[in-house]
Amino acid sequence: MENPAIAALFDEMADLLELDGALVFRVRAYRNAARVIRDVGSPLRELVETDPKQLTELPGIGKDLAGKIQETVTTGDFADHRDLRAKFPPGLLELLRIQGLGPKRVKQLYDELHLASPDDLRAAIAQGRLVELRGFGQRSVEKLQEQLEKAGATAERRFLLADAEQWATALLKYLGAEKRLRVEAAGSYRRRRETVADLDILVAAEPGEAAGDAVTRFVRYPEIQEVLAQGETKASVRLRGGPQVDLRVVSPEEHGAALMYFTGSKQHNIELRKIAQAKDLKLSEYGLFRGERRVAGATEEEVYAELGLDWIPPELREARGEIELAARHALPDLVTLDHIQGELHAHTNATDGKASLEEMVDGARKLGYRYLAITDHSKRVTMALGLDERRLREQWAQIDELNARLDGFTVLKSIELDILDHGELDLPDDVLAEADYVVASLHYGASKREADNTKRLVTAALHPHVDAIGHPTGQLLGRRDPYPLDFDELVAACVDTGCLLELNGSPERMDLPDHLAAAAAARGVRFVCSTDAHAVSHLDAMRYAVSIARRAGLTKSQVANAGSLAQLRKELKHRSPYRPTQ
Ligand code: DGT
Ligand code: CA
Ligand code: CA
Ligand code: ZN
Repeated sequence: MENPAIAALFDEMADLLELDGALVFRVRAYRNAARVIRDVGSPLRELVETDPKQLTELPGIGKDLAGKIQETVTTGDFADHRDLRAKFPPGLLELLRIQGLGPKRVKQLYDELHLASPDDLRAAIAQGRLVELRGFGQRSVEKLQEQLEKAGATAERRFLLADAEQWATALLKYLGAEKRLRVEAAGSYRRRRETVADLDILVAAEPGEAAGDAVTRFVRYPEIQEVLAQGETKASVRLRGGPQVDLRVVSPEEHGAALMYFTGSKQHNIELRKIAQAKDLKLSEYGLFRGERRVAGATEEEVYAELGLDWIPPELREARGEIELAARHALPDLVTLDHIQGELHAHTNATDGKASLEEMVDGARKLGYRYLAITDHSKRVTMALGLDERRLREQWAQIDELNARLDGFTVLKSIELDILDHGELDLPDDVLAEADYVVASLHYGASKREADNTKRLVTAALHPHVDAIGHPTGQLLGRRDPYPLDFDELVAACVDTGCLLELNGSPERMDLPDHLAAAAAARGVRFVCSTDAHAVSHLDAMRYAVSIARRAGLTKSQVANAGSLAQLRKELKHRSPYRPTQ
């Protein structure tokens, strides 16, 4: 079992324990374990195979939980979880997955009104029975009703790109171990969409025996829960706790055309086929044909070239104008992960991060960065022990000391500044004036009214000391929709003042969404790619931020932290020269 599935199981265990009225510390142990499992950089499956004793070295994982991880990795579940799950009606777990319904509320609905499924809940709302409950006001019932409708409408489950990546990487490694097979992932995963419904894997092999072997090897993958379909050159399976995977085997001379077809997007394919038709050609997953003759097919490059197009990076294949650019040889030279020279959004254990300042610096250096901004929360974020002026200055003094010792690396004195109710900022101007970099974010009190949120963000963007707006839409994929916002107005404020917009690569944020980033870029806004790391391992999420940037068509020069520190300082809105110690 892959880490995201193990983590989901442990989270579900925590939910079930809460429903069961278990002691808080037991619930917390599983919750913590789930988070730790999500944050481990490498598959626990491999650790269990090689050295299971090491599991107890993970933070908060004792012998007992280690045993459960081991049991889950080998059997796909653990006994305590199975038993507890059997205690409750299955519909209760569906209730838990509805936005806005945590275990506490589900327990209340179950205990007091005997509601055990989304259907029960729907009926109870219709009968007006919910308003009698403590804590369920008119407004929250309305919200719940909206979420119920949405949960019914979206039957398709989508996986976060970062989770899909774990399943894809493991499977590609397994298939690729067979040297004769050339294996690639296609579909939305290759296009680096923020979420992925299923994985599409393409194998190039000589027809006949080799193709058959590829399918056989695929359906024997140990992580498979169920084989859904199997033929000579294709198969579909579902992975344990994970996505469906479609496999296609094609011959080497079709490989490029097939890769294009299965990479999509569907709309991109449709536009390409029109171009082919206009040239009296026929494009399919088997190749590009003039009559019966294949004129291209072995590589993507040759197919695009025969269509009169430059090769188009997969991230751009969304039919948003990339084909016209490819025809004019005017595709942007997309920013890459290698271009990124520093991290500008990271937390430490001074607030809600897990690692110390030194550990975060160490992590950033290991990635080859030249600078790191420590952006802990400001005081409004009481839950995370946000920093007030005094504690912030203490941290900055520590940073000065650290910088005096560091060679070839700079820690920036920064803050993730909360945007308060009417756009006021959470710290006084004289403090902000001393910061090297300020990212302002909205965490509390997002309104149903577009004008309120817009005013708050615009006011912050116009402020002379705010360099960037953090996670601008506030979305949490699958959990919280973006708040209503007049994005054009925010863009206008950023254009006026040079305020950057963040592309937050934290896997469940992926905020800005790529299409909004593209729209802002068209008007001249610049960006920062960041991870919002709350642990050292989170710093690795930069590749997802870069994926957003690439999908938005951004070049190196449009991303502020794709340049040197000197360049960054020159371009930042508040250009106060850097003052080292004292
Ligand atoms: P998703 O929903 O995250 O899995 O997104 P995709 O893009 O991976 O969609 P999927 O798995 O249904 O199909 C993979 C690719 O196959 C898709 O990007 C384009 C191609 N494809 C699938 N169905 C069609 C179709 O009906 N027409 C064309 N032209 N292409 C298709
Ligand atoms: Ca797919
Ligand atoms: Ca598919
Ligand atoms: Zn934040």
